[in-house]
Amino acid sequence: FLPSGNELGLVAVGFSGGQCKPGVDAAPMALIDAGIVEQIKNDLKYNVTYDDKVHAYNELMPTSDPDYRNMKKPLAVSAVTRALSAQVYEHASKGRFVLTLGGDHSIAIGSISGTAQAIRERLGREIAVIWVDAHADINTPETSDSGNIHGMPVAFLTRLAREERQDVFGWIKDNQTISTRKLVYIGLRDVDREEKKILKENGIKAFSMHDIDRHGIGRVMDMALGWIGSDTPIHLSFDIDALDPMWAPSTGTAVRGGLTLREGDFIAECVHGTGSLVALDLVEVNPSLEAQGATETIRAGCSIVRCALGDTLL
Ligand code: Z70
Ligand code: MN
Ligand code: MN
Ligand code: MN
Repeated sequence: FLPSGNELGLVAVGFSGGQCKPGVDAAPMALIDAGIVEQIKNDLKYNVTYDDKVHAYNELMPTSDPDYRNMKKPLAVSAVTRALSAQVYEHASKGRFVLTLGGDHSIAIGSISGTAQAIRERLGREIAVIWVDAHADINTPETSDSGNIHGMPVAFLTRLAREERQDVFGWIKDNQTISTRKLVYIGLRDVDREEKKILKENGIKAFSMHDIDRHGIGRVMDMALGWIGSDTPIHLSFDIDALDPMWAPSTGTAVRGGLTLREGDFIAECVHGTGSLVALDLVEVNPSLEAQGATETIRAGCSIVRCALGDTLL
């Protein structure tokens, strides 16, 4: 089921409505200006299908978007992720590897639902998701303290949260969802109390920074990939805040005690090495925060992407 012929579809999503800080919408252009597309084409030899646009989805923005069930900007996030889902589906259904550059992490509702649907239809298989993040992003609207939807994408994708209203994620169909059994977290260190309960009650596999300290990243990756099993299509959703702020300071919710740059790259290299990676998100780079560290953060993001696409050290 490997995306054949090194075909890659790129979607650039300039969206920040899943959280409150402006600037994360500028990340795709910053990554592109740093040369990510040339690196993918020239160094890694992919055929890139890209519409040369950073999508802001302005035409989808509602004039009024009041809180609903404690969610902030529910109409905007729902509309954007619905449109993104169709874009990602379009690439993945043609056998392309799909790279989605965010944007805040709410966009994973779109990217993962699109991948899940395409892989089910093409291969009759359920995807696994590896979620690399300081945060679990599995709050339901009811458990969330912030109301920020970038803290909820995993809940909507797994159906732990659902909503009938078509304009508030009611558009998510069963064939676009993922199983909690095929979800693995790596890098967690800032998980809300209610989220810990959700992880425990649903038996979700999670490797925190403590686990990485105890076992080392090598064994953690063996365990993570062992849990998923071989020959399972994998969607890797990488939040740059999984990295320590020393390497990625320019992000909305920096949390100390994170992954080194090499540990982040190593995760991406190991997932590439399975031969089963079908899609990658890179999210939460915010060049306007800690601006003196923006170049470093962008470089770290480019490095993660290259490693996931098969850049080799030797
Ligand atoms: C918190 C919430 C979050 C990223 C913050 C934080 C979630 N659990 N995710 N920054 N990337 O608001 O739900
Ligand atoms: Mn996240
Ligand atoms: Mn995060
Ligand atoms: Mn809480």
